[in-house]
Amino acid sequence: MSGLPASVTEGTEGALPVVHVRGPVADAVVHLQGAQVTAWAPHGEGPVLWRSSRARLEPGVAVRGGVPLCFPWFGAHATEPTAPAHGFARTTRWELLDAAEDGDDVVVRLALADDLLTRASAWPHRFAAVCTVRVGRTLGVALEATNRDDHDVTVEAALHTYLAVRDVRRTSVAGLEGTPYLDKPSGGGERPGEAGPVRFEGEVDRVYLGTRATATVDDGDRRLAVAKTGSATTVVWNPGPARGAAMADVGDAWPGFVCVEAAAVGDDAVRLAPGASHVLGTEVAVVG
Ligand code: TA6
Repeated sequence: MSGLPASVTEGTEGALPVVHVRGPVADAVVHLQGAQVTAWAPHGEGPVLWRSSRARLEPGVAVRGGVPLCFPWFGAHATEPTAPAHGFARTTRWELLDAAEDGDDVVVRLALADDLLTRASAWPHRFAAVCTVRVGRTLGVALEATNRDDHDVTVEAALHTYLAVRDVRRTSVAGLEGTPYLDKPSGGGERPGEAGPVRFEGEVDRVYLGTRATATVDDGDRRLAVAKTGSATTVVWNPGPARGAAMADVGDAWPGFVCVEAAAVGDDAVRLAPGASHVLGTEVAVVG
């Protein structure tokens, strides 16, 4: 598109269109497919987001890493077993709306609306979505979804942020102490909150309930804060060795990341009246 600021250039990764952001204080890569940030680092820092070196960069295939947008459902669809996991948004090409410099930040906006394919999907409603990516000393990703239909709709969304860590087995996530969670590996039942931070011994796949807290990831080298808005659920995930090995685009790289996801899923799904909008946002910062 024309009219991009000098800090934003268009390019490709594999077969996928991207924009490269080289801002005054941070760099990033944003894929048009899925409006997915796949790289972000403030200048002077190593990569903050994990992206698999085995990610498949092909249209219609979910890219493993960065900040995939799960929308308009999360995980397996509740009633349609053949529907793609985490919704259609992450494997659909979005439109680059605009990009602008704002002080030290560079802001990129992308849009997605219903079309023939989405209206034939497991979530057939009319909608408009805008994803705003703010590339600065912090990374901001905000997904605004508007109901353009003539009836109420229920939508789930998550910002499935993959954070690069030295070794997940020596990483902790603080901020969710005392928060009950649904434990997916053991069948999805509710567990009471734990006294200490989350630690990773084997697969962890938890949906923390009723929390608006900022989570802090500490891998011994660096601390990352993940704040959020419009979200009362936080998902924490690492597949561990067995599930990691079974995923072609993860393999033995599973210790290198943890996902901390701002989410509005399950009982926290959003019901939108006609014309109503919801904004789900996350902000990632290096805090030490
Ligand atoms: O957010 C955690 C989760 O829902 C896990 O259950 C796990 O399957 C992960 O997302 C990755 O899902 P994907 O469809 O990207 O393989």
